Amino acid sequence: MERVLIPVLGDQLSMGLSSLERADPDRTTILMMEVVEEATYVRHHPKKIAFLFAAMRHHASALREAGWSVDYVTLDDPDNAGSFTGEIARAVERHDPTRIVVTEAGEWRVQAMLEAWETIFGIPVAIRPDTRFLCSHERFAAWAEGRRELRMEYFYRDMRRETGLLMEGDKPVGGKWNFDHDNRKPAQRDMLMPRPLSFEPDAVTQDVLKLVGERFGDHAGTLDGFDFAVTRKDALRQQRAFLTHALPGFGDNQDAMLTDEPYLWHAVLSPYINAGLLDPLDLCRAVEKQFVAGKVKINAAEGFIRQVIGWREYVRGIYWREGPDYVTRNFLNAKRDLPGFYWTGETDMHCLSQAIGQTLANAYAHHIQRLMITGNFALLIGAEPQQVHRWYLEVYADAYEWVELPNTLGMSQFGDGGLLGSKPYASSGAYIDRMSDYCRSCRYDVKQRIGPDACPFNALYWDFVVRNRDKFGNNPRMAMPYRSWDNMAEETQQALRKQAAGFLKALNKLPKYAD
Ligand code: FAD
Ligand code: DLZ
Ligand code: SF4
Repeated sequence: MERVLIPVLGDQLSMGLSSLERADPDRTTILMMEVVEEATYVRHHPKKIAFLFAAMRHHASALREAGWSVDYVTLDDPDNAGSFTGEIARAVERHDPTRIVVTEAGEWRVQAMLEAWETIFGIPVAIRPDTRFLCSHERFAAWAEGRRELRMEYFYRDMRRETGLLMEGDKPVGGKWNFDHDNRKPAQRDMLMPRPLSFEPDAVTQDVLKLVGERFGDHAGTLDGFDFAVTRKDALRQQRAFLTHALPGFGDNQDAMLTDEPYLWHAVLSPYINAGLLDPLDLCRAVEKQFVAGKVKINAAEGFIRQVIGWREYVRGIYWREGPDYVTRNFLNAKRDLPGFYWTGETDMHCLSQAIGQTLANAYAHHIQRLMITGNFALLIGAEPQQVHRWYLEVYADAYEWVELPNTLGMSQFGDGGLLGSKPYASSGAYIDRMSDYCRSCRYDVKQRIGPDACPFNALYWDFVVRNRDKFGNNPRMAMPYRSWDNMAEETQQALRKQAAGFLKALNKLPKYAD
C-alpha cells in the first residue's frame, strides 16, 4: 500500500499547501519538525523562533482537526536529530514511506536539502511548486526574458493585469498605475494612531516561550512582551484590524517615522503572510474591497497592493533567478564590519537607536526604517553586504532568504550593482529629518556637516558619493549629487572627507558583535 510522507516546513503553514493537494489522509503522514539547525544557522531573534514554533504547533493541531495524521517532533524531543534531513531519516524509519511529497523551500540552502533526499533515502521525492505565490518561477523567467532592465514597475503592471486588482478593463483604476508620489508625507503624530492587536499567549505558546528562552535566550533580541498571532484565526483578526484602522492612513504615512512609534499605519502582517497563515491575494482582494466601498483612498489601496503583488513577488523572482551565488555579490567592494551596536541599539545616533531598539524589542521595523535608517547607515559606512544580510535575516520575524536577501543585498546595499534600483538608497541626515521627528531629540545636529556635533549621516553621505564615483559617476540619477560636490569649495570637500574619516575611525574602535 502507498504510504506518503509530507514534510511541512515552518514557513509552509497553509491548509492549501501544494504538497497536500490530492493527498489521501488515510495514506499520508505529515511531518513537522522543530530543529536546532534552522534556529541557529543564523542566530534568529528569540521572538522569531517563538513565533514559528508556536505557529507550527497550532498549525499541527489545525491539520489534525482537519483529519490529517501529523507526526510532530518538538525541539526538546531527546531523539531530535537537529536537522531537516536527520529528522526525515528518523521519519523514514518510523513510517516506511513509499514516497515523499514536499512543497519547494523558501531558500537555496533548504532546497538543496530537499533535492538530496531522493538519493539519500532511495525513495521518490516529488518537490512541488509553491502555489501560494502569484508568479511561478517560469512566469518570472518569461517576464524577464530579453529585458535589458528588470524594473519592478513593469512587472507589477503585469501582475495587476493578471489578477485584475484595481483594474477597469485593461486600464488602471484612477488613471495611473502608481500613486507613490502621494505617499511621501512626513510624520504627523496623531492621537488616533492605530495599534496592532496584541494576542495573549495560550498554554501552547507559553510552553514554546519557556523552551525558546532556555535554548535561544542568548540570541540578540528579547522575548518579553511576546504578543504575536500564532493561529490563522488570530492572524485574520490582525488583517481585519489593519483593513479597518490602519489602511486608510497607510499611503499618506508610508514613509514616515516617529519616535517610539514602531508601527504607525503599517500592516504588521508580513510574518503571517510569509509563514503561510495569511494568503497574499485574499489580503489584496480585501484591500480592493475597502477601496470599492469608499473606505480608503486610491493611494492607500494601490500603495499597499503594489507592495504585495509587486515588490513581494518581484523580489522572490529575482532571488530564484539570480541563483545561489547572489548572496556572495559585493558590487561596491564594501568590507567594513557591521558595528556591534546593531545587536544592542546602544548608539547616540537617535534614528539608529530607535530603529535598532525597536527591532530588538519587537523583531519588527517598518520598511523605511529598514531601508533609510539601518540600511542607509550600513551602506554609507561601507559595511560588508553579507554581514548586513545576515543581520536582517536574524532580527526580523518576517525574514526568509527569498525576501530578505534581494531587499538587503540588492535594494538596500547595491551589492548586485543595481538590479533592483537604478540608484543607491543613500541619504544624508536631511531626508531623515524630513520624514521623522528623530533629529529633534538627537545629540547630533542634523543641520551641521562639520564638527563634533554634526550629524554623522551628512559627511558619511558625501564620503560615500565621492568614494564610489567610479561606480555612480555616469549614473544620470546621481548627476545632481556629483554636481553639488563639484561646486563645493575645496576646503569644504576636504573637511567633509576628514569628518567622515574621523567618524569611521572611531567606528572601527567600537565593540564588534561577538558570535
Ligand atoms: P507594510 O509596510 O504594511 O507592507 C505591506 C506588505 O507588503 C508587507 O506585509 C509585505 O508582505 C509586503 N512588502 C512591502 N514591501 C516589501 C518588499 N520590499 N519586499 C517584499 N514584500 C514587501 N520583508 C519581508 O517580508 N521579509 C524580510 O526579511 C524583509 N527584509 C527587508 C530588508 C530590507 C533591508 C528592506 C529595506 C526591506 C525588507 N522587507 C522584508 C520589506 C518590508 O520592509 C517588509 O515587508 C515590511 O516592513 C513588513 O511590515 P508590514 O507587514 O507592516 O508591511
Ligand atoms: C526559521 C525557522 C526556524 C527558526 N525554525 C524552524 C524549525 O525548527 N522547523 C522548520 O520546519 N522551519 C523552521 N524555520 C523555517 C525554515 O528555516 C524555513 O522553512 C526555511 O527557511 C525554508 O524556507
Ligand atoms: Fe540620525 Fe543625524 Fe538625525 Fe541624529 S541628527 S537622528 S544621527 S539623522
